[in-house]
Amino acid sequence: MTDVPAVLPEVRAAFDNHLAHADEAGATALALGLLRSGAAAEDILLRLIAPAQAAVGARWVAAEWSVAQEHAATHVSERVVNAVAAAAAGSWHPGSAPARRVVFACVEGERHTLPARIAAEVLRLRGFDVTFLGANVLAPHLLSHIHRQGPDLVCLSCMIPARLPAAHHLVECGRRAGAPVLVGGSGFGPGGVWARTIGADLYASDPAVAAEMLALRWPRPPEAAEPLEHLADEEYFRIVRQRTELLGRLRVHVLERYPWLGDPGSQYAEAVMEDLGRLPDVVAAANYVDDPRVLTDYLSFGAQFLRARGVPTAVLGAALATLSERLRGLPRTAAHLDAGRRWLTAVGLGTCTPDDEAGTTGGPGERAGRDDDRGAGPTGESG
Ligand code: B12
Repeated sequence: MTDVPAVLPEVRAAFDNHLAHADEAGATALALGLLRSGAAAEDILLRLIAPAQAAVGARWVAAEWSVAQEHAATHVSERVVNAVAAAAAGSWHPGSAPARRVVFACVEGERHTLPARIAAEVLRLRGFDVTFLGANVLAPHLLSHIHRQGPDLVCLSCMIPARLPAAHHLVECGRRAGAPVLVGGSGFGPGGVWARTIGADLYASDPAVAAEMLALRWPRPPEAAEPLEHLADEEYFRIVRQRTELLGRLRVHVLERYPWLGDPGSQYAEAVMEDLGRLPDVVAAANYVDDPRVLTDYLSFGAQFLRARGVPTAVLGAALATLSERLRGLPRTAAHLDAGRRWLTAVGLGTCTPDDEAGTTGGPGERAGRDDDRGAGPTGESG
């Protein structure tokens, strides 16, 4: 990759400004201008669009931008990726060897397509013959593609650890069909720790690094998978079977404690319930890879998300208490939930303040200005 000129701060500021105004024409012209002036397409993807898009998302998490603003900016980023990829197509000059065939998929339930798309385009620029299957790819569909097209490599993208069980199914598909599996995305945890747990053949956080690893050594055809022995206790399956009941309980308990969240005139309810409604899947995923960090990672997101929308973060502790009560008798899960509560305490969100208790009857208007309840004027929106 080159250092010019995609990473210059003024170029980045101009690109951010185009995203902020959903100015597709301006953003595209800027990126194509960089390409014409000699910047590498890979730099534009990885050093301009990717960090700009991460900043877009961060503004949404912080409730500085509405969902609509985030969607519009993300759409522009996607269009710019298309334009750069199309303009740079064919810039790689193959030798005599045919290009390796790669299929790219976002795991089931995964809607973060842009990181996968950028990674796929980087591999394409590096000379791979890439098929991109997009968001939310289910195991039977990946398997059917593998059987019909016989790719040399399966690439999986996962940005949310709650989808790790789904990622494991897709890794197994590749393995069964004899195709090695490369995975990437923040859903695989720090340093890709959960990629190893679920038996992926390779992990890379950066697609350029992935291409270099593949050039150095092509992964061997996969061997038989190590079983996830901890799943023998069937806790994971019990959580999954109880999912609907857990969701119902969470809802009832949260509304008992914070009745104003059920106010149909309030936009709080949808955002909070959607966020909390992911907790059973997150707890199940933590159990699946046997690592409480899946839960603490999500609590960290949830705390930012709720706080930015003026919703008391103590609701997270209340939700964990409900899950602990309903999932009694599952020792590994209890340990993960305890770790979650300890994490909340460690970051100062563990116990309810008297004000939170007052929130049982209070409404959002009475709540602004507390540490746990900053920002009057929540949007209630979620992605
Ligand atoms: C934009 C965004 C969204 C958009 C996605 C739009 C789209 N079309 O992609 C929308 C609004 C849909 C969204 C929804 C949600 N999101 Co979101 N989102 C983000 C955000 C802010 C940016 C993602 C992004 O585009 N980053 C830019 C990319 C280019 O950066 P990157 O990750 O470095 O990309 C590289 C690597 O990932 C790698 N890579 C990726 N895949 C692969 C594959 C291979 C094989 C290889 C080699 C490499 C590789 O290569 C990429 C290019 O270099 C992230 C935070 C973040 N900073 O990433 C949260 C984030 C991923 N989201 C998060 C969450 C929780 C959600 C929601 C659950 C929130 C909600 N309440 O609705 C939903 C879930 C939707 C779903 N089911 O998937 C959390 C996940 C945390 C967690 N532990 O679960 C994050 C981390 C935010 C946070 N602060 O905590 N989100």
